[in-house]
Amino acid sequence: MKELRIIGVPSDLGQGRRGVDMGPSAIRYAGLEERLKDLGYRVQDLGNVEVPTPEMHRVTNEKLKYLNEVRKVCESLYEQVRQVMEAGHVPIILGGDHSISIGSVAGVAAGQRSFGVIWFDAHGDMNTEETTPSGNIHGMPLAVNVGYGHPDLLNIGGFTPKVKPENVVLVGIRSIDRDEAALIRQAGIKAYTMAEIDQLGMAAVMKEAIQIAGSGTDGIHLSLDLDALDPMFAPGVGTPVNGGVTYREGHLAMELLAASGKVISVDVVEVNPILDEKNRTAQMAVELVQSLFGKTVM
Ligand code: B3U
Ligand code: MN
Ligand code: MN
Repeated sequence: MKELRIIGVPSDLGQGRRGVDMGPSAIRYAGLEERLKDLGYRVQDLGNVEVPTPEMHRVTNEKLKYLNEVRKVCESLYEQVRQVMEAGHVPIILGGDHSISIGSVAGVAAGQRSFGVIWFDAHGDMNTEETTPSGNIHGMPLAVNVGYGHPDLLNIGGFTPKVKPENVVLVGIRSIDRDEAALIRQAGIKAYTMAEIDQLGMAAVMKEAIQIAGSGTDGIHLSLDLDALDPMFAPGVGTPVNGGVTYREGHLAMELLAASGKVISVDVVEVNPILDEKNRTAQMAVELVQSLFGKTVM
């Protein structure tokens, strides 16, 4: 059985609202390490990556806010994740906003020759400096990971792209900017909207997603943005969007990933305890990770 390594990244540099920097604490408080040990894993918490406070820095580029600080955080995370991968362990990276996945996916890419990515999200995260409506880098990490974006972000780890777009799948999307949609198409990334989840069912969608991300690769990285879930089940996120993945669909998706045996690494991002109700969203995150690592009914 693989060993698990928890890495916290308390960053809110990639988006406009404070609070998501407390995500790692909230998820730890919800019992992540203990619940994974219950499943029989050896788990070690490696602590947090050092993250600068936004108040100590100025935004110099309105289209790429805190670019330099985000780059530094992602470089440190890249290094940590690479080491965990090279040791043969499974990193569980706790955000923080989704910009941190530029670092985590870079680290996975350095440690694993071929892999696919399932990006569970209400959003596409496929903006660039040219298309972003907000300048927030958490709307850009998937674009960077498949090779579009600012050179400072692309060059983390010294190579680009980190993953081939034909092995990348978006699941749960329902809020996409117009020019962002064009880049998703141009890159050739398969995207399952909520409408497709409704029509096909989550089981069929995940079967296809696992096929796309997992066939011909040595594993799957799951990037789990809690805003993929309906705000009814995950209210503590910075940009909630109605009409999301239900509690049961979320667990089914994780169970099917567990059954595939292909998961090599995971990000758990965008949990914002300030906006949450009694840490429900962090608890949801822990439950989903339990399903992802094999928790079953009997
Ligand atoms: N697409 C918008 C909003 C957004 C992206 N990711 C989140 N929100 N969480 C943007 O700013 O790029
Ligand atoms: Mn996201
Ligand atoms: Mn999102």
